[in-house]
Amino acid sequence: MVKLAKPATAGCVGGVSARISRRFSTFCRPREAYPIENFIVIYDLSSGTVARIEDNEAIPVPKAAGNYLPKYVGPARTDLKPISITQPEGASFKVTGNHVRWADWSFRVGFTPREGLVLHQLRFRDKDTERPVINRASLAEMVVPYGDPAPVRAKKNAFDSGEYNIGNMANSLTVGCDCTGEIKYFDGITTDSHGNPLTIENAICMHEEDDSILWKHFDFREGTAETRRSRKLVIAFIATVANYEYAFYWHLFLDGSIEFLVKATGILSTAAQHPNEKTPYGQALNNDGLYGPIHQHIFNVRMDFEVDGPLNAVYEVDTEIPADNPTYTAFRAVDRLLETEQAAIRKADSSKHRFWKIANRGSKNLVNEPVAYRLIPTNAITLAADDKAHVSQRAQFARNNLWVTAYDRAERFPAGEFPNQSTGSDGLHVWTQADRNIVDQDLVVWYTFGMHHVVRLEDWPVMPRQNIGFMLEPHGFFDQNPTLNLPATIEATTDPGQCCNGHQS
Ligand SMILES: [Cu+2]
Repeated sequence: MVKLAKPATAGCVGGVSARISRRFSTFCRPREAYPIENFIVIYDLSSGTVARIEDNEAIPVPKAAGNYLPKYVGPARTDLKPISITQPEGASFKVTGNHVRWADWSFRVGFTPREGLVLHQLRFRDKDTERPVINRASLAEMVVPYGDPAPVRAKKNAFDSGEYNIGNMANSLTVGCDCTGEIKYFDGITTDSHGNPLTIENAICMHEEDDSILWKHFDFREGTAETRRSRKLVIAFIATVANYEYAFYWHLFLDGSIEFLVKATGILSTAAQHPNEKTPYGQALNNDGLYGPIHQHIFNVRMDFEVDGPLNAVYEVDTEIPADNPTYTAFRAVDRLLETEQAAIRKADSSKHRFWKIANRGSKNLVNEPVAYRLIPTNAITLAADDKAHVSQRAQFARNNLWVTAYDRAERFPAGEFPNQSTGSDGLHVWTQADRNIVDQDLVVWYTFGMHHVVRLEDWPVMPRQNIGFMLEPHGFFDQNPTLNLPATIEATTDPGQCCNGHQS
């Protein structure tokens, strides 16, 4: 047995990378440009000893450095002029403890070790009524399976939330780069792996952003032009999970829309092949043998909806061509009520222009229809691996895009309470076997989405941000556009504002 006193800080060949796991792939310091292919360390976390070393076919460590730090890449360009974001009268939100009020929105900010940022009691003020939309919303799980069957990757499928506690990997954010404008920070109050209190200072940032036009019309008959600008409230945290950065954003808009957006960046988890060889399971990144294996980043967001109250129902809305179609031009949106948990295990279908509607059938709008929010299933990927794969059993939530469950406070994480070393015996696929009624019930909506990462050369040596997310939009929740009361210009009393938010030249 080999004793590793400090596995996270060991050096080159024979050492262990910084990833805390039972099964370690190995890299030479300082970075992912130097994978030691086929050298695997099985580490016993209980005894703190190396249980076994798998030393397969030797492949030379690639030599090219893959540097991205300024001292290596040469002088920065100088042709870009500054963009300054100023809010001379401060931000428009009001914060009381963890409670936030901004425009018509109000909510509470929470933080947990496993989920990171949590939004609670999200409500929209409609005239004089505080209307609930979502009781609790968070990233509930994520998994990153690799499609390369080489020994190092065949078992590589990190559950970055459930196994690694992505909340505890949140960065302390700083002004200027991570967030801009007038910023309110919240600390992440959490616990470490031993249960001790842990405060991550400035883990969450909140600020407003200009968001282009919200609505516009030039009436050529009247000769009038009206434009209103959109803005959004951004509530975000950024986690570094070993090689990758995940920046998680909730965006709230003036018209009642909500966006959840993940911005993925950081460094690829790399592999090595013989120089000038090409594997079908990844993209060669140089001619030294370095490649980026194909993989997926699959997220699941848990949303305890309460659209106008706790009793909600979910409809699937497909666009169909009717049988009676003499002009061949007809198509129409058709609602189908999802009555039980089994019926609500669904995949996105762009050929049917599918979306889902979370409705309150006891609360009717202007035209006597249930008020609702709709979930637009963008980035709707599912597991690419075979159903028989180990990861497919453990991450069954990722085999479908939509799940709806009757609320149970014990059902918090879609891959189960304890995904470490799980065999797939807990989670959404088990709970939904009960096939509970979900019509006019207190229900939870779970949406699976992600990034199917076919690696490209441009992802190296550091990956340009990729946006992955989805929208929730009011769908007959209001009786008309709720933003008619927006002023045409928002004048600063200390610094006269400019029409269209800018100077013309
Ligand atoms: Cu990736």
